[in-house]
Amino acid sequence: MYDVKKAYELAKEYYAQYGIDVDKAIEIADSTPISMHCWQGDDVGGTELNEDKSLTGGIQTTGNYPGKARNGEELRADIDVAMKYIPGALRMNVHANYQEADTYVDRDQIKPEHFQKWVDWAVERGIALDFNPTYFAHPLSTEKGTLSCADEETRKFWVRHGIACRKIGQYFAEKTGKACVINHWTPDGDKEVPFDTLSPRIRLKKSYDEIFAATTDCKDVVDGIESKVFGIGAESYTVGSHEFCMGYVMNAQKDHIIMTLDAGHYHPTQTVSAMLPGIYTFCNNVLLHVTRAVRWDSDHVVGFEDETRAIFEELVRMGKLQDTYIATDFFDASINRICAWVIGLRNTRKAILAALLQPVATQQKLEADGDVSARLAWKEEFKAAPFALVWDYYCATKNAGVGLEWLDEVKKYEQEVLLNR
Ligand code: RNT
Ligand code: ZN
Repeated sequence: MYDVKKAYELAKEYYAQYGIDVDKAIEIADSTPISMHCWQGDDVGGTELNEDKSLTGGIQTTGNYPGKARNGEELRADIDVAMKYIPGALRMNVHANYQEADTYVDRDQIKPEHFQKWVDWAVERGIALDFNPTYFAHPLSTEKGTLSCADEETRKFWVRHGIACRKIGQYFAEKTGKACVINHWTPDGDKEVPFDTLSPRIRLKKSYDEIFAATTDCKDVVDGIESKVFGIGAESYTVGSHEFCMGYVMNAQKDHIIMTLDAGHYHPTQTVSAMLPGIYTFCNNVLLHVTRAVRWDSDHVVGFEDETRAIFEELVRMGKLQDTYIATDFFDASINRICAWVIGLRNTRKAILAALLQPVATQQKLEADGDVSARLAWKEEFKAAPFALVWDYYCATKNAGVGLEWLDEVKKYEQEVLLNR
């Protein structure tokens, strides 16, 4: 191992030339919470005691890498391993299909007690919990839709599910002492453009209205409304489109109802980084689903790449990093699932730290002075800044493994535990 501390001191000097305080950047990056999604550990399968574990709703986990967690205990054990190598503040993001009841409890009947194991686990570790209704992978989630379904019984079933989830979210907040962020995503859509594209949207609005009206007394719960451009099998029409969800949030005018922006949910040339300032003109908070789309909403492991970096650069420049709820959302079954978590979450943290090392004050001044040539020169110069040396030092101070040190440890766990499942 090279002299991490010495290298860091040099990097610090490099950044100081441009007026950047590296230690302050590390402190902010470290304390910015990332909500780690539980569903990477078992391919979104969930822990419900039902027969059919197939994933529906137009999302897919591809690959068959051995060692998938088979129950809540294994999943949490894997999460504990992954968390060792992810520096900085973390929250845990649980989906409603990760209930742990003695028998199968249907989605509209779930209660806080069915998630007690997650609560105990989180409280023991001082970690906050987030939650997600699961409007997919269920016999009543079909091409006819869920919250937008024309069949009133089906629609009501899913409204009850949404209500149950908000109550569980409140329980999580009570027990952990930190507000719970809930994300509502429905897969409703159509393979072809339907003749009537409006009525399902009016029904979806009605359903969200009913969920919120029935739970006005729920405290410390934030609700993200997630849009999407298309899903597998619903290529031509999505009820919860961007316009619909944005309209819903803006029209609701409730602090707890916010937009969720998933980096994989737009046309390939539309980017979340470019959307954020427009949205922050009107909204106080945003929920991010950090993911990587390869050609489609493929939910690849988050990379330390241009768009991920641009999202956090934009948030830092706007002064909105602290107002943004950051959650990861990817599922890769083609590699060791713990590696997927560690790589994706480390990259998310990296992108946050790198964004905090921008010469914000200088760029703002150059722009105000109209010196657009210097603005470009500075931007380009910084792309080669010695970021890795700062990152390594930060990981060393957090005992999260410098460079690829974590990889051997996860491989050891694969040999000793995962391959014996
Ligand atoms: C699907 C959405 C949604 C899901 C999770 C599992 O396209 O991104 O957020 O990935 O609910
Ligand atoms: Zn998402």
